[in-house]
Amino acid sequence: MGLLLSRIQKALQGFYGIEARILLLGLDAAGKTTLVYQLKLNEAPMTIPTMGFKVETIQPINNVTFTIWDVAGQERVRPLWRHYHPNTDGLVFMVDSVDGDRFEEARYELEILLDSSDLQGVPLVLLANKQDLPGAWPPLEVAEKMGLRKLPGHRWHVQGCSAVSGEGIPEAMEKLSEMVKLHRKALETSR
Ligand SMILES: Nc1nc2c(ncn2[C@@H]2O[C@H](COP(=O)(O)OP(=O)(O)OP(=O)(O)O)[C@@H](O)[C@H]2O)c(=O)[nH]1
Ligand SMILES: [Mg+2]
Repeated sequence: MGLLLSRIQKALQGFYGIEARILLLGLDAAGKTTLVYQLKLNEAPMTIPTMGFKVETIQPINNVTFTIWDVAGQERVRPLWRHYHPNTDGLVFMVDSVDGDRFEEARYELEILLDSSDLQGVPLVLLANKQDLPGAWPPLEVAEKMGLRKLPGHRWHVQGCSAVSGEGIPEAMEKLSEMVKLHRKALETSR
């Protein structure tokens, strides 16, 4: 019976697609809310620092509907991030690629996330944002600064982007949908 149910579930997923809960985190002013606007509206209006969180569902990409949790990144509220960890299908961690002085701080926060038991095995897309600005560190170097060369237990991908112009965002979302599907499949086969 369990096998039959899981087959039906799979067939329905093929037809309707899957829904994925995405946790979007990063230091304050990394560009998270700007990204959500870019995904939702194809534009980047002025933002103010997020208080608490904001949830948006965006159009399906490759049969995956993303519900994105955009959580405030200010230092005093970062201890609250852990309340958003459970049931995450994909983690998007955004870094301001110009703000090299805060790479260390960003790496510290990312390491806490990757060590969280609730996020074990969850795929990660690292967004090296603000590539439109002069002085932006190249994406691979940002990944290295974040300590991502070796990352046992997580699929990861780094993408350079600009949340303001939208450059690099479709590629990041495609990769995310691919990794979320693989993660779901791995969870199903391990059951
Ligand atoms: N030039 C440039 N500016 C950006 C980019 N993304 C975001 N910004 C700017 O960076 C500032 C902060 O962006 P937000 O999207 O509010 O940052 P956030 O990560 O949501 O910040 P918190 O809500 O405080 O956690 C805003 O002035 C944005 O216009 C980008 O790709 N390029
Ligand atoms: Mg915000």
